[in-house]
Amino acid sequence: MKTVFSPLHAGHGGQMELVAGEIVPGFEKPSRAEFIRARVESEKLGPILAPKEHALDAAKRVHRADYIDFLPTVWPLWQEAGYPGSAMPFTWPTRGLRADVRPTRIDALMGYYSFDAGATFVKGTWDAIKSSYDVGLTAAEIVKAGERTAFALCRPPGHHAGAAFMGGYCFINNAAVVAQWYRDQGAARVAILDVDYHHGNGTQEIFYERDDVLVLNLHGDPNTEYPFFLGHADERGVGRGEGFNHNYPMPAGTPWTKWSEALEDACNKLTAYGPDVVVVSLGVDTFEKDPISQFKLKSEDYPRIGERIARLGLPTLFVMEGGYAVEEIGVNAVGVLTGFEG
Ligand code: Q9C
Ligand code: ZN
Repeated sequence: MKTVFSPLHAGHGGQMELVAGEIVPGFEKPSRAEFIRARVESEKLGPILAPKEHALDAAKRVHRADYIDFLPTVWPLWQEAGYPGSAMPFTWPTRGLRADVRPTRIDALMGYYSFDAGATFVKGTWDAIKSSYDVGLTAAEIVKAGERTAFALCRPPGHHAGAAFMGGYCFINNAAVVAQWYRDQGAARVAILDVDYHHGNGTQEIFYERDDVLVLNLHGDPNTEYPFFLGHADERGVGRGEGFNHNYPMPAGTPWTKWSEALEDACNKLTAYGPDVVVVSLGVDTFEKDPISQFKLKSEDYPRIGERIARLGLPTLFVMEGGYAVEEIGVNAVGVLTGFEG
């Protein structure tokens, strides 16, 4: 299996985040991608390729154009304003406020284009976002060209980014971009299987009214787990999209025995849908030792995820999302991939 990876991810580092009333060093840090890359090498998964540069057109097929055009301006505008620290929002247009009026001040714009303070910018953040996007599309091209699978070692991740919002460490929704790209390349149907611990709220929002991209999400119950305000079982899509969104919220403490039942159900729905290609939003924050998550999967379970996905018998693109137990993140992520290869 080929892996696509860019060292430019590392420029997105040193950012802080708000956890339990304190500003602490971000969990989404450069060492995550480096541990995965090292494991790809030590397991001899296959060659590691650099991404090709892509225009932003494919991003604008799933994100609002003004949102994509905003992202490269964040750090320059933040610098111009003379603000210290990393660029992050502090005000949001919630119920009863004017979400339709775009402000002009950079810190207000950050709130206009986000749902939380979890997608922060430092100097190298835009170049990392762009490299992650290029990694996703380059890996998508490998599968389009006829290979059974490929691994997009994306960082930053993407599944919390919606059509016009960032959040949860995510800026461009790489999985949504590649799913739409396959549609534009002639695929009739695409399925996105999101196994990250957190609900892929951005992916759900992007495809919620569509029947040509099936979205399946396994995650922590949003009553008690981030990102809270989406991801319930009764969210099944609307209009043409009704019946093409499936959520599997699960309680804290969920072990492999229960989690794998949800995976089995999702895989059966996926098979019934008959997509041309599967995009896996591959988060490994379901791991028992993940510092911000509450499921109980063990390292030995990850190859079983890959084996089950392989049994779908479909072209499959793996797109890296979350996972914060950095010591084991490579073992677990690459475990899925070696399990897939059999
Ligand atoms: N107590 C992804 O996995 N907040 N994003 C966590 C920790 C944000 C996760 C709070 C979690 C975002 C891609
Ligand atoms: Zn996650």
